Amino acid sequence: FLAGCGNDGGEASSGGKGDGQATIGFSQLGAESQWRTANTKSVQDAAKNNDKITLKFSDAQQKQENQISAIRNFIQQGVDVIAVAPVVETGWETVLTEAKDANIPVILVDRQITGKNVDDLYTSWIGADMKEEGVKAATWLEDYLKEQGKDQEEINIAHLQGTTGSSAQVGRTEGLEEGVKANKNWKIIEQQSGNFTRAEGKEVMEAFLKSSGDKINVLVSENDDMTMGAIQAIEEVGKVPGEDIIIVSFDGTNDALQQIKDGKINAVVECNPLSGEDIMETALKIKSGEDVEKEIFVEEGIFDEKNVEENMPRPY
Ligand code: GYE
Repeated sequence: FLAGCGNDGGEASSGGKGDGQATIGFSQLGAESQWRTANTKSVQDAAKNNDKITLKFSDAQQKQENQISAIRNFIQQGVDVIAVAPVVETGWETVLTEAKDANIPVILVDRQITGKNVDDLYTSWIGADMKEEGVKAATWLEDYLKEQGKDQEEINIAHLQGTTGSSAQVGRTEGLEEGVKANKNWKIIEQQSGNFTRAEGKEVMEAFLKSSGDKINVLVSENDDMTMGAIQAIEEVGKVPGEDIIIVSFDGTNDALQQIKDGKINAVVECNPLSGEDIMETALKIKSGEDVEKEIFVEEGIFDEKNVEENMPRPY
């Protein structure tokens, strides 16, 4: 027979793998944060624990070009499903069209993509509503300021952003900025990306403190790793994190919740990285031709001093 030639309706055209097994190629965007390494571990563990799954894993070190070549590799190897956690929102049309042309379904993990007709280029997305997370942060801050009798004061916010152009950054920023618009006495006086890493979070916070020092009342930091770095920077200039500067963070790592207990972080909006099982289940369903949801949302809450005890220890 001639492989791949003249598909006349016979089944199992993809190498006879109609046996409930699936090979998944996963392009992880990097290892920039504790959230990310927990996500990677969740995917790897879920694959290991599932005898129907073979996982091929690739770490792109926060570079889109590495993700694009990883996806091309997976296409060449003829995997059954490609999973990708896209580092930024734009620029995926070409490579995902290549996957589509090769009849390989794509699952987006964690972050989302934008662009012309991109909805046709993936089967399912599994992640969190990042905009909603930003809204939660702003709402928490409103309530907290009210409780503290500070809701009429001028509030100057320093905003540490995640990787520029990632859906996590875009969504969280949108949510926060809506809150700023709704509160006439709030102002974002510093705003810069710390790329979701602890080291850059510290560096950028140092710069914020240098230029706006005593004016900063609130730090909103788009992930816990940057927050940890920022706390260090704040302490190094002799200020008290959590008191001199109210701190709101994202993710909900065990380390961050410990900082809530210690009074250095005031609130953390949860973002759950443990999507491994959902990804495997979705991949197997897609492989066997079952319908899957276009969007699968991971549930999440918010942590502060009122509920931190009952939520520790965290699984990541
Ligand atoms: O918040 C951050 C990570 O995309 C939700 O990426 C994810 C974010 C997460 O580096 O820690």
